[in-house]
Amino acid sequence: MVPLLPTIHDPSALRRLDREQLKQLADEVRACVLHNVAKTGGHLSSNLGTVELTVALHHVFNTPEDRLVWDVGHQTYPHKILTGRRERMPSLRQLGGLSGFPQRGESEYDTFGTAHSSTSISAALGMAMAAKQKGEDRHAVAIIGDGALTAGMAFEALNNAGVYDCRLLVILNDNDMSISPPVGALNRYLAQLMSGNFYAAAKDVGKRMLRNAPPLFQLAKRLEEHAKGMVVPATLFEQFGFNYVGPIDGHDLDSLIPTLENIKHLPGPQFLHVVTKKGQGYKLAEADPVAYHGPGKFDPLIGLVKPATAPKTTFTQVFGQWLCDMAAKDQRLVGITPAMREGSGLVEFEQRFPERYYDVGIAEQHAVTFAAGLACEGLKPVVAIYSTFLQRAYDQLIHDVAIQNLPVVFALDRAGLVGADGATHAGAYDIPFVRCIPNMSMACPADEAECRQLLTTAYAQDHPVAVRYPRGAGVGTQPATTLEPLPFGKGEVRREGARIAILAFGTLLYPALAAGAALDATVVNMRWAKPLDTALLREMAATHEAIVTVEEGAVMGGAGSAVAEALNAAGITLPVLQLGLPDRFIEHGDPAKLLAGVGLDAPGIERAIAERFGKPAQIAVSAGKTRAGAL
Ligand SMILES: Cc1ncc(C[n+]2csc(CCOP(=O)(O)OP(=O)(O)O)c2C)c(N)n1
Repeated sequence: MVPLLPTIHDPSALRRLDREQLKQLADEVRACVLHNVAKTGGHLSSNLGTVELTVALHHVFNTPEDRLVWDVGHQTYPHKILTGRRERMPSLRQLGGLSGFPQRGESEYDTFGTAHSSTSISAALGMAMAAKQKGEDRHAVAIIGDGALTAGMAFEALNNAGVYDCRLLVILNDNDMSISPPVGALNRYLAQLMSGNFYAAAKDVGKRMLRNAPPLFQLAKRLEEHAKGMVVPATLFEQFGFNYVGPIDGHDLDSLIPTLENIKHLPGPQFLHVVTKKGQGYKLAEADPVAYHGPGKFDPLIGLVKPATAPKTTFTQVFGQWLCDMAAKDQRLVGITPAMREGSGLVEFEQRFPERYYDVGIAEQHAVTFAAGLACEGLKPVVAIYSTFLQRAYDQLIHDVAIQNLPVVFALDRAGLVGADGATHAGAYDIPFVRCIPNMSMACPADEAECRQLLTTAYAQDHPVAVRYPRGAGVGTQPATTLEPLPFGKGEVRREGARIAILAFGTLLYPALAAGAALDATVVNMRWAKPLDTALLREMAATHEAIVTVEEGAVMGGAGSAVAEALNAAGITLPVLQLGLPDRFIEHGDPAKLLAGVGLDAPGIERAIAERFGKPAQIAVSAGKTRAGAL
C-alpha cells in the first residue's frame, strides 16, 4: 500500500480522499503520533484517541476557514500532523520546536491558543458570533473532553450559547477519562447516556439512517425515535438549547463523517456526543491510559519501563509524603485536588485516607471555595494545586479564603518554569499575586527538606498560607521523617561575604550560593516572600553596600519588589538588583536551558551582579560610586 500521509501537506488534500483512503490515512497518523511521542515524550493517550475525529473534522469542514477550537489542546498532535507540521513533529515541546498545544502563532489552523482547560466553547462561541456579526458564512467547532466539561466555565458557555442562533458545533469527546478516572455527577450522567441498549441502538440507527440522510429526514427520524423511546428523553444538552446528536463511535469514520456532514447543515447550536477510547490502537496505552497520558521517551515495542536506578525524590513526592504523615497525625486534615491526583502527588493519600480525599474535577474555583467551607467548620484543608491553575481561582482566594482569614494551606506545585509544557503552564505569577492579598503568607522552600518543614509551618498557622515549590527534584536534601516546623517568617544567612548581600527566595538559593562564592557575597535564604523577614533585611542593609534578590518568578511585583518596598518604607537607600523572570512569556524547552536563557543559573546570576556592581575587587574601589550611580 502506498503511504498517503507524506502526500498530505494541508487538509485540502485529505478532503479529496475517499472513505477507504481516509481509514488508511488515520492508521498512518496514529503510527506517526506513536513514533514521534515515543522519541520526544508528550501527551500520548489523548492523541491516539482523537485520530479519526481529527481526520473526519478536516475532511468535512473547510479548515482553516471553518474554525476548530480544541479544548486543553493536548490532543492536537494528529491535527498538527495533518496541517503541515508533520516534519516538525520531532521538535515537539523542545526549545524552538513545535508547542505541545495549539498556538495561533504556529499555524493558521490553530485558531485559539490553549492548554488550560474548558475554554473551547466560549472561544468558539465568540468566533461563531463574530462570523454572524460580520456576515461570514463559516462554522465554529469546539472539541471538548468529558474531563474538561466538568469545569464551570464550560457550562457558563453552554448556558450562553444555547440562546443564540449561531453556527456553533460542540463535540463532546467522551473517553470516560480525565487524566485519572473522571469524577462527579456529570460523569454518571454521561455513562447513563451510553448505557445498555441505548448506545447500541443509537449506534446502529445512526449508521443506518444518518448516512446520506437529508437533514429534515434525519430530524423527523429522531423525533420518531424519541416517540419510540429509543433516544434518551431530552438530554441535559437539549435543555441547554442545543440539538443533541449521539452518542456515536468516534473511531468509526463511517459514523463520524456522515454524521458531521449532516450536522453541518442543521441550524442553531449543535451538540455531538462522540465516544472514543484513550490510547486507541496502542495496546499498552489502552490498558493504562493514566501512565500513558504524558509519558517521557520510551520504546514503543517495550513500553514504559522503570528506571534501573531510583530517580531523585521530587518536590511533589515530598509533598505527598508530608500530606500522609500530617493526615496520620491530625484527623482534621483533608486533601483536595482539582483533577490532578497523580501530578500533585495524592495517589497514596487517596489510598490511605479515602474519606478525607476530594478530587473535585477540573474545577479550581470550586476547589478553593470548597476548602473555605471546610475550614469554616474547623477542618484543615490542604489544596494541592499547580501554581498556574490557581490563577483560575484568584477571586476565590481573595473573597472566600483571605477576607475571611480561613486557615487553608495551598500547596503550589510547578512553581517557576515548567519546561516542555511552556508558557501556559509556567508558575511565574504566584508570588506577585499572592503576596498582595492581606492575611495571606507565602513560603518558598529552597530544597526538599525545607519544603517539608515549611509545609508543617504553614499547616500550623491560623491564616491562609501558600507554599510554592518547583516541578521535579531539587538539590537532593533528605527530608526529615518528623514534622518539625521552621520559625514563621524567618530567613537564615547561608554564606557570610562582603559588600553584597544576595537574598534568595526558593530553589535558586543554590545557584545564588555558587554566584555568592565566586563574588564573595553574603547569601541569605529568605524562605518567606511574605511575611518578609524585615529584621534580617535591615541587618543586611546595614552591613552591605548593595542588595541582590533572586527568585524563579515574575520579577515585576515579586519577592524582590517586596524587598525594595520594605527598604523604601524603612527609608533605607541602597542599590537593589532584582533578578527573576522577565516581562515576557517563556516558551517551552529544557528547564535548565530556559533558566540559563533568562540568566537565572549560577553563571547568569554572577554575571548580572558583576555587570551591575563590578567584580569583587572593583566593588571595593567603586562602592561609593556604585551606590550613587545606581540610585
Ligand atoms: C484549568 C486546568 N486544570 C487542569 C488541567 C490539567 N489537565 C490537562 S488534561 C486534563 C484532563 C482532561 O480530560 P479530558 O478533557 O477528558 O481529555 P482527555 O485527556 O481525556 O482526552 C487535565 C486535568 C488543565 N489543563 N487546565
